[in-house]
Amino acid sequence: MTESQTEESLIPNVTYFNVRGRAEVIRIILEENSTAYTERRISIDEWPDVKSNFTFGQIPVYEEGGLLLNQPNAIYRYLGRKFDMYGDSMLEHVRCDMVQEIFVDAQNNIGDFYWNPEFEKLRDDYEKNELPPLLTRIQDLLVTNPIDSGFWVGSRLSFVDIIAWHFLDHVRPFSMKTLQQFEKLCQFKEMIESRPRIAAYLDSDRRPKTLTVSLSPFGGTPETS
Ligand SMILES: N[C@@H](CCC(=O)N[C@@H](CS)C(=O)NCC(=O)O)C(=O)O
Repeated sequence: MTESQTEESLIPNVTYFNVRGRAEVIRIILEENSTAYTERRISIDEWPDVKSNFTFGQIPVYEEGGLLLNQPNAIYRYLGRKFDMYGDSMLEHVRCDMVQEIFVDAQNNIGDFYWNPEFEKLRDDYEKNELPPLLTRIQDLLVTNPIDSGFWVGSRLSFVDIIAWHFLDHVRPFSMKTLQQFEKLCQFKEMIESRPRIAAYLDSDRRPKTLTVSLSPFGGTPETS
């Protein structure tokens, strides 16, 4: 094997649907670190034929050399370690873990709502009664970072900032007016998306056009993304 072949095989590959979904945090971390990567984007029509090729029948899958990872949150933590985006001390490390888990719950909450077959019937109630307390709890946690840096953990960017940003970017198309009531969250969101490499990615054709697949009542079209 030549040197260039070896280097090539270490270029990460991300397999997912052609949507942002659970692969978007992976893509943004790679973009922020100027890491070349390849992607296999599977269409929803193709999926039933290829699902059984994946060990757990689910994606995203992250490959890098001989490494093959399932489970998005394990992949995010791996990238956090790999790119030194996992805090600077034991306390910052565990705060990363806690923040990550909080956003697993928050993301599931909003994801389940977007996928709810009764979405249209429930949207006003969710916007008025569920989303504001959820964002209140989240903003209250952001300001418990003892270093008032605007980041979720410590004084610099960590992988959980990307997870948090991704969640807030799901709220944006549904209710920007609710999000705007949370000043610290908006400041945080703007700080992340104005980082030059992230801004360039968000503006590029590389970014999938929708949050999720078209089967979802919300987030499956460019207009709701
Ligand atoms: N346990 C993982 C699994 C990842 C996952 O749920 N992948 C979904 C897409 S986001 C999937 O592969 N769905 C297709 C299927 O299950 O057939 C998680 O909860 O994030």
